[in-house]
Amino acid sequence: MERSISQASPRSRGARPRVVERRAAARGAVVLAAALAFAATGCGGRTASRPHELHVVTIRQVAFHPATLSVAPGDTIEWRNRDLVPHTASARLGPWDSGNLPPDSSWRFIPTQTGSFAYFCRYHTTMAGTLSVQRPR
Ligand SMILES: [Cu+2]
Repeated sequence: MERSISQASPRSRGARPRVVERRAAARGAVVLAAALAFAATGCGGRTASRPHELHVVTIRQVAFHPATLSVAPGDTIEWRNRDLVPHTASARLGPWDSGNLPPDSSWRFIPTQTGSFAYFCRYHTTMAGTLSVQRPR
């Protein structure tokens, strides 16, 4: 599981695919999948099938906003810590965990499995969220 803070740039899509692939290999297949998805869909461009989307969960005042989020497999979720203290976004039962998120940092995750995933902050047990991953109808 990638624990480092993602620095993937959306500007890298399209141009110079070899560089993109080499960087993605260093960061994990998750980022590669995102790059390929963006290349295939034009990053939000209108196509016959639903393009993958970027969803942002803002962390502020010791809470996730929105606390409940529905996405499709292959979408990207980015947690942005806008608090003055560190947080995490950690699935209670699943394999994903942001690790430590310092103030003003962010972390991206692309789910591939459907399901409803409860998550929380390891430092503040009152912080809870739900990520629902469902195939689009
Ligand atoms: Cu926290």
